[in-house]
Amino acid sequence: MKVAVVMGSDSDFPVIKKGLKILKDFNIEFEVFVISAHRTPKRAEQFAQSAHTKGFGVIIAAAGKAAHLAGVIAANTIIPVVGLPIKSSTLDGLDSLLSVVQMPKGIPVATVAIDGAENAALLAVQMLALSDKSLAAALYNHKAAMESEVAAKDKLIKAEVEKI
Ligand code: RP5
Repeated sequence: MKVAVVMGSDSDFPVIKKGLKILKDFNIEFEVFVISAHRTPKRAEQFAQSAHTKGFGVIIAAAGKAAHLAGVIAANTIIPVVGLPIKSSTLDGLDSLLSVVQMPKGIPVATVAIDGAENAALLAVQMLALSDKSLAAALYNHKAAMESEVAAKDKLIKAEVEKI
């Protein structure tokens, strides 16, 4: 199954890119779209309504300010939507975070941190891994690699502390 990565504006792309790298690392097929809930409302609705039949298993929806892209998409599909709030405003992304995470009941959006593109991608991979054993194995490897990385940092810091 593919992942759809939707962003409200091309100005969101520098953040989105970090998540795309993760999807690539896990060999996940993905498609990227610029769709705005307020500038292209009909396109947003049509995209979300057709996403299921187009083979998408998860949608990552990223937008800044109070654009509500993730909520609009989630309202029009049964595919799980991961909302990615973008820090693009004078409110440092808090406006976006609240508009994504505070969805009223009935239309869930799984929300990650402000600019948390890597976690949005990992969450999407985890969802797909529920029905894909090789992807699940790749996630276990990813966790093990992180563990080794932290262990190496622990060692390095201990060596630094010795020098004080
Ligand atoms: C949101 O408004 C977009 O997701 C973007 O984060 C923000 C600003 O968009 P631009 O004015 O840069 O196109 O809809």
